[in-house]
Amino acid sequence: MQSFCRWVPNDTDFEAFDTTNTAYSGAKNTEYTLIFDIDGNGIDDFVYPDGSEWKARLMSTNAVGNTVSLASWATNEKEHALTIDFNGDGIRDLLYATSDTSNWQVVSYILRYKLS
Ligand SMILES: [Ca+2]
Ligand SMILES: [Ca+2]
Repeated sequence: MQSFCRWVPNDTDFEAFDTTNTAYSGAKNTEYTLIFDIDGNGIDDFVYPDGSEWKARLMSTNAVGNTVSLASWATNEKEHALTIDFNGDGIRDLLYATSDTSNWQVVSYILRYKLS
């Protein structure tokens, strides 16, 4: 005879989301914002087009860090932006094209800000 194991909750006070917190104020272009860890600190960041620039709002544990400019290209084609670990360092990079037929461009935060 088979026996089964099942979990039986003994506490009914569980609430998945009982409060909300503001991650940061002043969000821009939320429909094109990409959420990924671009600086490699293990916490997802907000990457978004702002005017003619791509910017990143860097996050840390329960805190908002600096906003950095990543690139001044391709915000007119922001719907084509993707994330990929282009250079294989384990950290996702921003990938975008300036048009439907242009070359893909890549911005690696670590290469641009940590190694230069
Ligand atoms: Ca991060
Ligand atoms: Ca990378």
